[in-house]
Amino acid sequence: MANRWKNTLTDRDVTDESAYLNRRQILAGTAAGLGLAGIAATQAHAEDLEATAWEDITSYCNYYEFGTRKDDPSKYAHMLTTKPWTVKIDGLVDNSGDYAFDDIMAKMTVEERIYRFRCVEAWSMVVPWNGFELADLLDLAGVQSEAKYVAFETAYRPDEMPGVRYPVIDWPYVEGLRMDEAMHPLTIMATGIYGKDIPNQNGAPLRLVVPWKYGFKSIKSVVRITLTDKEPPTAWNKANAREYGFYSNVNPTVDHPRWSQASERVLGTGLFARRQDTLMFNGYADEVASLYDGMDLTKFY
Ligand SMILES: Nc1nc2c(c(=O)[nH]1)N[C@H]1C(S)=C(S)[C@@H](COP(=O)(O)O)O[C@H]1N2
Ligand SMILES: [Mo]
Repeated sequence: MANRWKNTLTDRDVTDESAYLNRRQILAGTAAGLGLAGIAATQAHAEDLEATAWEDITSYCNYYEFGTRKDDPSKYAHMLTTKPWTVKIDGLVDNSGDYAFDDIMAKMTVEERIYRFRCVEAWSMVVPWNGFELADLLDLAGVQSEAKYVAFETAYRPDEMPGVRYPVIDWPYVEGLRMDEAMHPLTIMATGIYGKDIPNQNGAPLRLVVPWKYGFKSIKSVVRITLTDKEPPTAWNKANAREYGFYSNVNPTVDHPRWSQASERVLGTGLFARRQDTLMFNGYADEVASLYDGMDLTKFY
């Protein structure tokens, strides 16, 4: 999957927010100049998106392993040891085993993706992620043809995670994607924000980002990726199957049982926060709607 259309950068290329802003201008030029369709168009369009401030992205978080208040993760996630870090890749792959984070990074091409992010709780932000395509990591592992789903698991460390004392979730936090969703070029493993290493509260050292799905699909601090032929269990579906499905694609026409999903509060827009209409597939319908041809999207998936 490498080098089809990538605007490559490493964490070293972008060290602060001013460099990031310069890069954005470059990106806006090259994406159009290279005439790359699809994601490049998405990213050119992303230039119109106003990125949420670093302070807001990193202080208003959901990471229940560190507590359920929005500011708990920024207070306590520093307790998580992220170096060294290993990701076990197993199941229906040719090269199963423990992959050291540094070895993964040496092989992956890190690039910038400016994505909308929509939590099921009806708040949203725009995040300039740095990361690599999940497809590239799965290619490295060698996915076997019988694999139909990808299961993900977050670290479970009672000594470092004060929130896991409370049975809000059946720990460890787990998530899953269908194979075509996992291989989609919009699906990334994020390792940075604004060109800096991703902060612990946002899922260091690597977390999934699936921009057309509600935020809870984007599982943090991944320690295990398992290729399987069965739909894997997911943390929020296990906690409340009536409210949270496996697919959980952003859909403004299907309300949550307890609130409307038609609009969203935009993070970082102050006390009288701006609201905006929620977009089908969170604005990525052109890229992903075809994955769900034949599925009844008015049903709660
Ligand atoms: N392991 C784990 N991953 C998680 C969560 C969590 O509690 N634990 N919360 C999810 C939810 S509900 C959202 S909205 C996003 C929030 O990501 P952010 O805090 O980086 O904005 O992370 C998702 N990934
Ligand atoms: Mo969420």
